Amino acid sequence: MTIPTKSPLTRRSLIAGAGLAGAGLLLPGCDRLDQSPAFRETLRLGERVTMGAQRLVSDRTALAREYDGGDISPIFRSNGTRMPGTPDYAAWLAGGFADWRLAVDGMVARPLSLSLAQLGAMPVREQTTRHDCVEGWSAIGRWTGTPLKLLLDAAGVRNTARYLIFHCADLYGARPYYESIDMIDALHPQTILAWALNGRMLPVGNGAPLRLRVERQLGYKQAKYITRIEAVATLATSYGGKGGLWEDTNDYEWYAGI
Ligand SMILES: Nc1nc2c(c(=O)[nH]1)N[C@H]1C(S)=C(S)[C@@H](COP(=O)(O)O)O[C@H]1N2
Ligand SMILES: [Mo]
Repeated sequence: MTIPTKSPLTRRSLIAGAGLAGAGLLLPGCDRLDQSPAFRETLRLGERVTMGAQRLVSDRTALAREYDGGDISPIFRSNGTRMPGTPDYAAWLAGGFADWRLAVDGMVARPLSLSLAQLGAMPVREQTTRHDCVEGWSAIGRWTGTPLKLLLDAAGVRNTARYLIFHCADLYGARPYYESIDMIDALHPQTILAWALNGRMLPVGNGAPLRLRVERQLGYKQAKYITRIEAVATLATSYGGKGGLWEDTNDYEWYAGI
């Protein structure tokens, strides 16, 4: 979803049109109504809608803070999967990822299948940022990779696509890790597919050969071990339908803004 700059829809009318502006008006002085479970449900709905409005008006295109080289953490720890356990991954790793490919498909005009060498030959972006994990740790690292927008342009992503799903090589039991973002984050200048960390090829523990950096969001959105990027119109029909493994299984928020 992109909002064309010349669009007659202002943000205000967008919010009103989505029925968001009215949500706050229900709130003042409603003691008796407050007792009814149905009304409480309506209020909860209102809270969620208000969060949606907040997202619409907060500047989603603002940049995440970038740090100096001297701020880089001596160790960037590995969290979640540290080594995907599948035969496919073992074979890619043994071959130095020469046979690994990234698929870009779904709602695109030209599906892509790219080797690591092809990705490395594209223009790069480097950024030193802080990663924040919900488990209570942070680390600053310098990431090098391909701006996601370049891949979307190359694939000709359709303007009816609303989300990107990142399919990953690692499994939690029978469930693959996956994550998703919307087009605002997909086109953000700091959203890159990183293949290097602190000047070296990405270590296995940090997602080799390719991981997402979406710097305005929390750690679990930073999908590691990506094998496929799929452009879709809805998240509801993939995996558990909530846009990510932890969203499906642990009620994590889909939008994890920081
Ligand atoms: N494929 C995959 N991606 C993942 C995870 C994972 O287990 N598998 N863990 C997530 C979580 S919770 C965090 S905090 C970061 C950790 O990245 P790091 O291992 O480079 O520190 O990766 C995220 N991306
Ligand atoms: Mo995390």
